[in-house]
Amino acid sequence: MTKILKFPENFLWAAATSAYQIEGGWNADGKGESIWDRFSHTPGKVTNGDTGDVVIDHYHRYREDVALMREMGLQAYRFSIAWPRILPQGRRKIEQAGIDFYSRLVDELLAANIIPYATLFHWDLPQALQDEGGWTVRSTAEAFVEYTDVITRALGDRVKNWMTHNEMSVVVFNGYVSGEHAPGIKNDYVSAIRTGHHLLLSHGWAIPIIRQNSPGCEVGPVINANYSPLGSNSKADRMAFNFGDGIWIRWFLDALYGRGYPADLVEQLQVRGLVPVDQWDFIQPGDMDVMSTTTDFVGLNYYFRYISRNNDLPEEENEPQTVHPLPKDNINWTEMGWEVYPDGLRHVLARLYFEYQVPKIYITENGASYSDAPGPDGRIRDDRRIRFLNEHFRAALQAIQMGVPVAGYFVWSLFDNFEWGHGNSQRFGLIWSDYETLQRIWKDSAFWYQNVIRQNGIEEE
Ligand code: IFM
Repeated sequence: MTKILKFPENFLWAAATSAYQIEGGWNADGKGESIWDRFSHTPGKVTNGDTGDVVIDHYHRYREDVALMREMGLQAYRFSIAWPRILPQGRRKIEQAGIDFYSRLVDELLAANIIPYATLFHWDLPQALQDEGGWTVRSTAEAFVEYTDVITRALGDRVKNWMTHNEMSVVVFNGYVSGEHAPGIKNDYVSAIRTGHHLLLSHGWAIPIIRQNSPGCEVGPVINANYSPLGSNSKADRMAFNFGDGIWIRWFLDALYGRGYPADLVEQLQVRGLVPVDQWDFIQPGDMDVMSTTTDFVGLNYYFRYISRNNDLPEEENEPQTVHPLPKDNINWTEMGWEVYPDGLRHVLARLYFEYQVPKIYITENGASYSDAPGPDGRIRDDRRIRFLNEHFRAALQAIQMGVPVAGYFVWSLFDNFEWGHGNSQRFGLIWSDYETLQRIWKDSAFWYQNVIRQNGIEEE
């Protein structure tokens, strides 16, 4: 008989989505425009001109979707709330229809015995706030607090698990450095760092309000931390590592854990002229204390390994090293071009616990993009996704066995959905989305996950 590697008894098996990626109904019932509506409606920004206008129309089909979750056996579901549904202009005027939608969704989840985990900000900032400077200005952080108050008052009696921001680093760098995401600004480190600051600040400001409106709740941020080992011990690679790891991971975790912004990074940003010395006045006294307000957990989104190399420096400063040990094939690389590296999840979990003493960690996202489609018999044989998840679940279990307090696993994603700049071309779902008919079809991985949940474990190979 096959041996089952069991997870701890109260381990939470779950899946995640976000509002803009599945809801559709982009202007339904008084919803305001978000920066992602604006971005996706701008020609040339998203692959194939895809938008979030309809996607899988979860806004109108949430009942059917919760029924699918129940059938799969999900114990919890992570979704996000679209700020412009609640406050179409970002502040002041409240749209009751938007609140009612989430209220119905939460009731439906609870009736299905599925614990709701709500993310307050998963990138769809009201466009009206962007027009005033977006996250680069402090007033947006204040507006976030207003929005948090409104929505947690409405749902706080039933939602007891809150996540503030999803992946602040991605908002910062994809929005203001690479420009691949809304608002699509490139190489503007001043705006990027200001954005990060106001996200962190608003996270800290929101926590006491959430706790007040949702007695007994737990709250935390969701960070994305991939595994980034050194390419070699050369000076150039160490510099690349310190900057890459520093700006993507330490910048946020150090601030959240009361260590302030990493001094070496601040110096680098200044020396390189990316954020000149006279441009740091957005940091006000007390800000760093606010952002390090204690949280109950940290959500970790983990996807891949990238090896820190610095190819910009003269060759003599680089020791020749193999950057990636594997040729790019379709097993060890997902269709996003990300390396499959389960052991990295164990490393990152251990780092969160041993370096930052995070008291409780949820894996709030992990999954893979593979485009396996229905065969002639209608079945979707996504073996690579099963392998991917199986190996990552095993890595999480190893971390738990090392003493890391991992409390649950939210597979990204429940459905194929709008993958930001890639539009509908990348498919992360356990459930296939037919964007023409809006049919939802279980992939083999969905049946497999249903079984993992049932037995609270994976099969030992
Ligand atoms: O789809 C995204 C999600 O919105 C945030 N984390 C990464 C996922 C895959 O790219």
